[in-house]
Amino acid sequence: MLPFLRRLRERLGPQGYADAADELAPWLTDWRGRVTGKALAMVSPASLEEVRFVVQAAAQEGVPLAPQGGNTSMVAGATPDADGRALLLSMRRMRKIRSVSGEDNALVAEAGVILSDVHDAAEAGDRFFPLSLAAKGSATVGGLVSTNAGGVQVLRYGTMRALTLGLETVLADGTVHHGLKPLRKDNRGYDLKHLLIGAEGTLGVVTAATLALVPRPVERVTAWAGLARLPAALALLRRMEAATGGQVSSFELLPQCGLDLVLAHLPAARSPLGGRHEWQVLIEADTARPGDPLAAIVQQALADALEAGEIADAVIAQSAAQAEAFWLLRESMSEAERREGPAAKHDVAVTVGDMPAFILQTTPEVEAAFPGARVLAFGHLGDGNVHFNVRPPLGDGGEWLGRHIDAINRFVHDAVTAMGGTLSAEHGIGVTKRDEFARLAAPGQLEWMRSIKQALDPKGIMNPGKLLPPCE
Ligand code: 2HG
Ligand code: ZN
Repeated sequence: MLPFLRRLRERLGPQGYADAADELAPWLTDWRGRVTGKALAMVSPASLEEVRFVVQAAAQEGVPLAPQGGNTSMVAGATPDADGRALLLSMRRMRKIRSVSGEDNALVAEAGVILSDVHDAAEAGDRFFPLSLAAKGSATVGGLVSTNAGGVQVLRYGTMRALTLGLETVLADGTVHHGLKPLRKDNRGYDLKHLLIGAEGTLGVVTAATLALVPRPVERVTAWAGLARLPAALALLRRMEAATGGQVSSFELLPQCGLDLVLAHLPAARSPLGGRHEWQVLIEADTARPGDPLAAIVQQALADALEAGEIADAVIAQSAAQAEAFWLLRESMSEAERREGPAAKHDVAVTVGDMPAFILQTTPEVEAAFPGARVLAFGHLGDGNVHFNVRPPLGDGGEWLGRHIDAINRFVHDAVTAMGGTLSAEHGIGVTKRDEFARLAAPGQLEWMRSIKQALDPKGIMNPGKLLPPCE
């Protein structure tokens, strides 16, 4: 054993150090099973001091670090490189909720705290943490911050960037940046916090975050509608917002083919609407005001939308259990697609107003350019962000996709770029989007990102290979 690794094992103890192949294996492959890496060992520090020790030791030895939380990255951003030089830095033992303050509307959670535990802690303090996504049972605070995660309530409450009030971070040389104070305003020039949000672990290790809380909703109204035509979704969204005074928190798109896929994998589930509709939306509005007649308002707005020919049918969940059943359908989309096999995954955004046209134009173009391709576009229509995934022809054992995936990725990313959009709306860049990001980066973008990287991580030990392509 290398003396460096021995030193880490002595300091972190048996719970904080592992190098047996079977212990490491679950953490060396990304969630979608596309990328498998290798690591010298896995270290799991349980405190800020231990993280600092690991980073300092790695910096001294020039050993790269691959930070990881719940290993739910959609772009393999938390999987160490295949060269096996890196130390896998698991943050999962940093799992304390340090404080919940009703006065400050803020919660301090360590990097390894699971998102659903943040939800529970906020609720126990009579508050609400308004970021949610399908992986809430395993995604951790450090990863959510480091990828500037989005999810299903961005429409009303924003991404992690909007919800992160402060960070505690160990920088690449082992110094600690203590920035957890929940200041609502702080205008002292460059903001290290905002550099670290979305940096994918390439500038430092987030050890804890102060998250913004909001008043706890007393009522949620969850509806499911079949759209008359996809472009009508925009009028429907703005109608619902106007009627509720801006209380729409989710506006999620599901195509009928996606719903069919989910239903095939959830035998007990049922489609919320009787008929089939090519495009459907899950809409949720919430209110923190007791006595708010939100349900009646949503019902009237849907009736008006039906009258105006925007929707063909709609139903409002009549109980919390029914609302949960609606959400289960939406949140099972990605998992159902995964079980069907590999796909070319895209996480694109254009303006909200352009998204229906993007889907309607690009789908037939992709299908014509790659005969047999099956487009599955779903997601956060209210944010102008859909997962424009392209599945191979039925029965493909991976060969067809293997041959075409690079060309499909370029095709979709070129289309979104031509509309002035982005190839990564909420998943980040990681490894799987890295080369496409570099290909389509704005002039000068990679250079200024590299100067920041050079300033904060001159030895290049923080999550190498992710986000930025290695310099030639
Ligand atoms: C979602 O919105 C996730 O369900 C996953 O961002 C998207 O699997 C995907 O493409
Ligand atoms: Zn998503």
